[in-house]
Amino acid sequence: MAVAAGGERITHALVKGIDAFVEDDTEELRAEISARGGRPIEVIEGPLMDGMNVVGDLFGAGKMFLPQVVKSARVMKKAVAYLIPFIEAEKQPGDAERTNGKVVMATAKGDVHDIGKNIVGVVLQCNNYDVVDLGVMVPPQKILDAAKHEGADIIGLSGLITPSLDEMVTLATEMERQGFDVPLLIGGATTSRAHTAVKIAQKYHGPVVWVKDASRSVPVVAALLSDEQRPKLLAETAAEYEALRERHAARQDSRTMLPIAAARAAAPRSTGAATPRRGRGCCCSRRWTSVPARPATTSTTRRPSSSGPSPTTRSTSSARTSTGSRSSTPGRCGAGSPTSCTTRCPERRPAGSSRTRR
Ligand code: B12
Repeated sequence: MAVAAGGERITHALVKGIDAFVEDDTEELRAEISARGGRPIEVIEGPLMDGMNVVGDLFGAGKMFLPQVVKSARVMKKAVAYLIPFIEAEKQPGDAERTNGKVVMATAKGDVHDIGKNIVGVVLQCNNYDVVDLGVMVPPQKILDAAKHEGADIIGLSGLITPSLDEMVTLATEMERQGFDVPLLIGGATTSRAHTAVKIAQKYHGPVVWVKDASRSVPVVAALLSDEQRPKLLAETAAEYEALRERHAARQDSRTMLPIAAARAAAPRSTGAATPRRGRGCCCSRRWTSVPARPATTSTTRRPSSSGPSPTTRSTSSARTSTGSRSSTPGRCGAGSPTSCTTRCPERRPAGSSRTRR
């Protein structure tokens, strides 16, 4: 109960970007978790991550903006910095002399997110792994050169934005091409076990393991570097990935892709009874209400429904209907450009132009 209240305060601090009390709140949570036998990392993986996920959701929904998220990141870093001495204090006396292995870590090329990677680095260091942190936005070749130069036992790659997923595929492909054997760890909020199984692990014959969070990184790294534990981990991972690949393949097969002409013919059309109203964002200051907006979908192909329209090709959300018709959202033609407006607005679309966005 008390942790929940502390968690709410932390979330508030993260969302509002207020760092004045974050150390006190973090300490309160740490003490409570410690009192019930928990570890300091649990403060990060519980309330702090929950708070950052709220920030992420608000940001994703357009309810927070980048400067505010920058402030949230500062608050998060302050809380993590407060916890690091407690995490380090868990190290066993005498541990300092021996090393369990070397991990080269980086955030993928083009990606600036480093809070999670840094936490993983600290946690691994506290468990006597040498960590060589290459920082953020690291090109694949730089990671591979460093791994060779350092004699890395494992490479860890973090990624939080969608383009990083492709960077991870590139790194795995290069590891294969350049004859690497060391395990590749994949982590970061945008990564997933499924993407790792379907897209990354296929490119590299060596172990590729998706790791959900920092505390999980320690047992995974330990198992990968242990002759006794490695076979079991690899067998379990291989079975899991195979199942995910099969599921993915089955989903692909069940999708009906229509030829583009058929998809265009089946697309819902405006009745022509547009109701001009003053709106914001569209260069002709109208919005039109003739066709109900489609429900949001992230699938690449919409399945037929008994009452709804026939399947059409790729669409990612209701804000991107192929016809430009909207029920309640003002037309957003982009900075009042007449050119872009012609693609959306019935009044200004040149005769004969296609209604379907490509
Ligand atoms: C803070 C933040 C920022 C900060 C980053 C500050 C910093 N120094 O890291 C700032 C403000 C700079 C930022 C910028 C941007 N961001 Co941002 N950001 C976030 C936010 C809110 C939190 C990220 C975070 O720190 N979480 C807390 C940490 C602890 O979690 P974590 O990184 O996942 O790490 C844990 C595990 O994943 C794992 N782990 C992580 N890495 C690794 C690596 C290994 C090897 C292992 C084993 C494990 C592991 O362990 C960690 C601890 O348990 C997320 C939302 C979210 N829910 O994640 C959006 C989010 C990631 N950002 C997003 C976006 C879009 C951006 C921008 C593109 C915005 C813009 N328009 O410019 C830019 C990116 C620019 C770029 N080129 O990279 C999107 C990404 C969407 C997508 N799929 O592409 C998100 C998801 C928000 C959203 N919902 O839209 N962002």
